[in-house]
Amino acid sequence: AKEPVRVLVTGAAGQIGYALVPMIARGVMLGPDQPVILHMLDIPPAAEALNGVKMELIDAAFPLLKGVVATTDVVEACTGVNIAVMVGGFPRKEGMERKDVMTKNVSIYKSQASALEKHAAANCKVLVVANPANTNALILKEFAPSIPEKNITCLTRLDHNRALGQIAEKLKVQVSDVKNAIIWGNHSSTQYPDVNHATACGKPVRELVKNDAWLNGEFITTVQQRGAAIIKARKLSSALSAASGACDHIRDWVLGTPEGTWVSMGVYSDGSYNVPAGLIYSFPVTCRNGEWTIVQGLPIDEFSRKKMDATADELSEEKALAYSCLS
Ligand code: NAX
Repeated sequence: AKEPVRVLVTGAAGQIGYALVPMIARGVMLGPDQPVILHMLDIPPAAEALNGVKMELIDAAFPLLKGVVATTDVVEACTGVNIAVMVGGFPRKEGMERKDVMTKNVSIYKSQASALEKHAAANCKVLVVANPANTNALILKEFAPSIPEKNITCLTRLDHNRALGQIAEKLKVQVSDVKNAIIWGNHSSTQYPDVNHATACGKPVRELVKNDAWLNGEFITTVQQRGAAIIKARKLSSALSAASGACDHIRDWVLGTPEGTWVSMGVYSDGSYNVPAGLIYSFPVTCRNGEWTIVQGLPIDEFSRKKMDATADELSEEKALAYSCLS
């Protein structure tokens, strides 16, 4: 039998946490033969709710679940973890300035970076979900210098999956027949969902859709604004789709992407595609042996270039704001 993998979920008493922990305990993230021990962290005001989630995990009698740590102590939460999914953060409340939200999150991600650096298992893989996801991941990287930068990523897989879903709906094909969309840049409304290299049933999506106006217009804005549309409909933000995207992200990272398929991940830029080095930016990647590699050599047209640069500019600005919040 395999040794259990320890998976940390921060913000585990929240909405995404509630959708995510049962998926992990059922083997959706790491496979149906991989036992797991869940580490759940939240803050003291949510301690009782967190304990309720632990009770439900026990009641669900998941065969793969070999233990549950539910705590408000960041050191206890981070100790020995192999995978860390960072969902906890400070949400923007009405009337709050961007700088105030950034200050709160910079301080959370700075201290959780140190705890992970000191107490996580060697080679721990980190996925940041909490917004601003790319910049929180960058702060985590800066304050955990002994964790290899390749191990620190942020979630844009939900956006990627949303793009696949929109194409499948438009073409009336199965979503599993659509692949190789790309989300470039920030997990925000400046992200660029790019279908120039995407295929459906093996054929180029542009040739099948035969409607460049839709692909360059409504398709892009629908994917960019999908989070807001879910809030409007549900009165709550995306949770099950975010949790599912987080499982897809870690599963493909650990177990590999299928031959001929790439996915989108927010990763530390090395300057590929002339994206400034030193940002956490979403790129197309393939994964093998537990490591991601940016897909190289895709031709980029002028329309794409402008959109890729605009989202990079926003990330540079967020990075500057985050640094100005460090005290
Ligand atoms: P909730 O407010 O339901 O849950 C957040 C939880 O984090 C709460 O239980 C809170 O007590 C906890 N928390 C706050 N500070 C903490 C800290 N310092 N340590 C540990 N836990 C802490 O939000 P939810 O809807 O679950 O969303 C969580 C985050 O995901 C938000 O930042 C949200 O903006 C972000 N999202 C990111 C997405 C992505 O694709 N990257 C999509 C979905 C989501 O909007």
